[in-house]
Amino acid sequence: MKTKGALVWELNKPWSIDEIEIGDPRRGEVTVQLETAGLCHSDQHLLTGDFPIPSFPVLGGHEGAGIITEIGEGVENLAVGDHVVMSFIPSCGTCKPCQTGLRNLCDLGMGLLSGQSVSDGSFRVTAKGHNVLPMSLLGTFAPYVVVHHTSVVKVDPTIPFEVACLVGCGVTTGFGSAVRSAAVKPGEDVAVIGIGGVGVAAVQGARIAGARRIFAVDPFEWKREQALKFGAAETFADVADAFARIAEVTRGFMCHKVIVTVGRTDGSEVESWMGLTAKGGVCCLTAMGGVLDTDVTLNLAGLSLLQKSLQGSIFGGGNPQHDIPAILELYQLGQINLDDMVTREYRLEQINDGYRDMLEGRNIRGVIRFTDADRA
Ligand code: CXF
Ligand code: ZN
Repeated sequence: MKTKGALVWELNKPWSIDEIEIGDPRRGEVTVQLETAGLCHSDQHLLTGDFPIPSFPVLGGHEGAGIITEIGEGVENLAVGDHVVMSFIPSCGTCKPCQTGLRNLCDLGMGLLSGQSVSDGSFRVTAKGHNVLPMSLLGTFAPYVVVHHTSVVKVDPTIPFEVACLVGCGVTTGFGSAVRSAAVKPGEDVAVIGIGGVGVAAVQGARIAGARRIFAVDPFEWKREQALKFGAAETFADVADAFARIAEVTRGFMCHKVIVTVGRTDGSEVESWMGLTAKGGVCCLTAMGGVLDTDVTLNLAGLSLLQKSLQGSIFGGGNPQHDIPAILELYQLGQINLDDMVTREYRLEQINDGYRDMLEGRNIRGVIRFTDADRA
């Protein structure tokens, strides 16, 4: 099928809306007509080169929600008409990590940035005669996707699409960072560094897990106001201010759990987050540094003598097939506020405005709403 999508052809250039051609679903694949796509910071990493990918062009987007329109051979448990969310991480259920319960570390994740389909290793998207790499094997910045069933999770059709798309990455990642990876317990003090979509979901996860006080850090004043609305007790413009105040209110104990959800990290900042972390506490690193960066500033004596943990986290340590519907049930019960996480909707052509708003601190999450005009 011919349609259009937002592509990156070379580094540090704006998103480009171009005609693309997507193949028919093969064995194990489905076609989804997308209604919405979330603007996550990770797609911006494609533009800056923080994700080194094998080749250009790339079709961006790894948060999306829509309706199945075609089913390939051998797909069970999904049907035409199902409302679905794209999971940015595929999860097969049968590989070793999946079988040991680490569904977010499914072996299929190895090919996430390769662009080659899970079904048969082929490229399913082309543009101007070039093979296109769909971000996270999805490429949701297009009104249709043809994807492997292991990336697709069926959801309740009454969930609004603008909310549904966020649980394919940002919400599940942030919520799980608090509830699963950092394992926040009732009565604990928690700091969340970076208040975007992932950070707000981490604040809400910590609140639902029973945190005593949640401290939020973000340089943008509007985002600090949002953090208060979603459950933070106090906010700070930077880590130094947070350190001084948290030391005061906890009498030097600091936070049981620190969750780092900034758009981009650097190894030189790690010690400052460990400084916010109590002895025996966990600093959960959900944010991404440059893939080739290896330098870290870390006081090793503090790490061992104060028995702190530095915990990496992808997809919040979660299970897409379980966590996506489970979080949406919390939403339906009014326990997690996802409506107010969608700050603004954009047309596909406005994608560069959406990313500008994100970088300038005006969005928790921007969402692209596809229309019939996009599909013509
Ligand atoms: C990702 C997206 C795809 C590659 C690894 C990390 N994180 C989500 O935002
Ligand atoms: Zn993401």
